[in-house]
Amino acid sequence: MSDETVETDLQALAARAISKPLVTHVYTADPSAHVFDGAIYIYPSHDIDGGVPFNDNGDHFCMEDYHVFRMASPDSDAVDCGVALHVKDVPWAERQMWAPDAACKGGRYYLYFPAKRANGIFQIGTAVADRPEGPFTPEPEAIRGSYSIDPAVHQDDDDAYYMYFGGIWGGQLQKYRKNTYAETHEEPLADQPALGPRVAKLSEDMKQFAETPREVVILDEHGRPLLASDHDRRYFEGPWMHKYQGKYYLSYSTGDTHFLCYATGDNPYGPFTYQGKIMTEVVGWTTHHSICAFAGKWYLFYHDSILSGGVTHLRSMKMTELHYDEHGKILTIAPYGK
Ligand code: FUB
Repeated sequence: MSDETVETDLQALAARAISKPLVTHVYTADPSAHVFDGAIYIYPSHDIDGGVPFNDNGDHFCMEDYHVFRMASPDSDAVDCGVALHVKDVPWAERQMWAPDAACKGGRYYLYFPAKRANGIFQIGTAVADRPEGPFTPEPEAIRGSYSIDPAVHQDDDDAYYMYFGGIWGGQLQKYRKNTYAETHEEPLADQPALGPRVAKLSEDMKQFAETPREVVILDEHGRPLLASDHDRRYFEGPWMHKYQGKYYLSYSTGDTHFLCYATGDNPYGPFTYQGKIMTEVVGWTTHHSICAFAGKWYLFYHDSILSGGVTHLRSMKMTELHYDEHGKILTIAPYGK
């Protein structure tokens, strides 16, 4: 395809896009949204161009800091609250501040973020603040026993907090079996169960795991684990947990097939049964989201690369309303219309 054709295609998609970037003065991705103090706070990745060529390891995602954004309501502008945490202030981390999330407990705010240590291995860190927008003070070390990327913290109805995490390829999840790293480990063979995200309850002080992380199983319609060959449905990265009408909804990205999918279960550990797609492909390789309710309506926060002209590591966060049918099924969203 010629450059001109690609540009025309992008222009056509941009014209049909169902929503606009929430901000345009910086690139933002992987938006984790929560309602704190009556407003929507978004904790995204802050995309930059570090000049690193694209590869399957995700080395071109070389983010250095986080900004937090506040929206008074879903119709308001997203206000940039400034730098909340910079990698130079995190003693254990060297580079690649990937998708974060946040939680609130007892009037304190906790930012959870993955970053690479100097040895190139991802871990997940905690940083603490007195305000939702930070600035956040990092803990001196990463969470003990943490690995891989994409932390997402769910506050359950009993006030227990669970962290879901993990992403394959650049996120290194394929290197772990039973929470142990081996360079020789890869994605399972096609006829084997796919890798699942990990989940662990957080400690009372919100800074550590209170238990050994468990692997989450996603089942198909016959009650069998999704297979590694099932790229349209298997877990890749970007877990998110929310509850709707008493059920647990685990949503995630399928990575190389570029879908946002979900599965439902009866408890935070699963197993979860695959239900369908939340969103079809966006412009850009990655797709990563969160789901949040505000004033009785549900919203999907996601990103695409339209604003940067399709540059995969220069993304823009967006939001759109999300709808369920009468059986609790999420209606699939087409980001550029049908
Ligand atoms: O933003 C860097 C990585 O890209 C995230 O951690 C993944 O989920 C993907 O969106």
